[in-house]
Amino acid sequence: MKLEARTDLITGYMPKVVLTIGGSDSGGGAGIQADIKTFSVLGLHGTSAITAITAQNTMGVQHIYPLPPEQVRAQLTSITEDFSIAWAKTGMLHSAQIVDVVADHLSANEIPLVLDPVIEAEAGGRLLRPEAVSALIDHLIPIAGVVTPNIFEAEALTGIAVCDMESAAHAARNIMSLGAQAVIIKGGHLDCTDLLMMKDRSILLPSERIPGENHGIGCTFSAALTSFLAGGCSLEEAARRAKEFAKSALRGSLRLGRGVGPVNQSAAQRAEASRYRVLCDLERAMDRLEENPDLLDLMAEEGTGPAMAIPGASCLEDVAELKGGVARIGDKICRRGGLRFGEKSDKAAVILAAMRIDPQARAALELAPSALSLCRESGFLIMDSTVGNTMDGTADSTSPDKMGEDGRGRFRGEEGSKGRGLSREAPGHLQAGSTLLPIAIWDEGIHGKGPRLYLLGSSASSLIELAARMSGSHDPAPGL
Ligand code: PXL
Repeated sequence: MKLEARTDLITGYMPKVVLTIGGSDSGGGAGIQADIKTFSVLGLHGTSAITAITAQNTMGVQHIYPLPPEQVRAQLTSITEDFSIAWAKTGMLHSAQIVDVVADHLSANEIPLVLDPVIEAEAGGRLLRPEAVSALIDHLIPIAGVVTPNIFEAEALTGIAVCDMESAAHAARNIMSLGAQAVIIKGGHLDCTDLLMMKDRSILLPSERIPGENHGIGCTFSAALTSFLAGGCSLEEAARRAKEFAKSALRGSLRLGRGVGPVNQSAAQRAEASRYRVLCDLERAMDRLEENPDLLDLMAEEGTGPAMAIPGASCLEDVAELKGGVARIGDKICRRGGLRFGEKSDKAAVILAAMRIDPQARAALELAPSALSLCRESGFLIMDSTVGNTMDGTADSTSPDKMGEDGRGRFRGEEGSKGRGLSREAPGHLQAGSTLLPIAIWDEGIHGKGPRLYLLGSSASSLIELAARMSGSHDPAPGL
């Protein structure tokens, strides 16, 4: 065997193996597909035994093709003959025969189980036959480590209508009495508080509501719970972490398809990875600035440096810059501090405001106000932040008091951005998906601060390149 083929020998990475038993969602939002994505993002190796193939999209379930129970058994046998399964989860089981095959196999192999008692798809469509509910109660609940119903599933299992925490506790006690080790009644259809009931105590897990419809949140929660349990967490810890994970997938939901879009399991991981890429780009930009100290002449004042946000940034924590900026010492540029996310700076606020108009406007550099004419010579679009106007560079609008209609403007004073706001509306000629970058933002200044000039671009390093070209020659810089 070639050594490099076994990455685990080099990196020490040896994931736990988990198993999902459920239906395929052809639209990729729920079911097996949601489970495997969740396992993968959380660092586990996911295996699957498919019980039924649904023809489904974001608008609903159009058709269900159940697999023969012996085919489900064959998949389970293949998997457990080869792998050691740390935890399994069940979702859509379709029929009483499949429930029985699954219960036999899991108990014979002593595999701990997260039972997500899927009965109906949110968009409508029966995923468990009515007569199979009693098979679930009689054969699967007694071997479950934890059962995760929503309020409708809890009612279908117990006959208790769940409408508040008291009735949720009543239903949970009832499910425990059927033999489950623990129950989580999910409160997404109430006030988003989950109830975790264990043998010795119960815990409430409250949460804020994340607005919007979604597809796949239940599967994602139970798959995350399975993953954290497989990773060795206590049930309480696993439940808390699974809830946080499901919330991040919900926040990152994708507007795909014509119906209810899928949740996005990799949203948080992608955001985390882009933090690294932003820091690398800022590092490149700072290196370039240090090689070229004359660029400081173009920039606002000593103490500034570029700032850059991750894609989809929504708060200051998503924007990085050099803490304390830069200083010129002799003929050298020195960094005053390290690169940090979450600095409270005007540059970060300008980026967040600009990204609402053009999501690609992720980087800003503050220039000296006197560089406005150079921006104009370079042919950049120039926007007045107080009124959201664009200035085409040919009009006589060089002086701040000639910019905008009334100098006060419709767009000033957005909460949270220290009075610095850009228009939420894109200028008329900015089409969805197109970009105006690079663009200069003129801010006439508030609270006695003088005027400010920001150059916005898609990355910090491209802005430094642009500034280098602007200061190197007064020829129009080609657009980046
Ligand atoms: O979310 C429950 C669920 C589970 N499995 C499959 C599904 C759904 C919901 O649509 O389609 C296959």
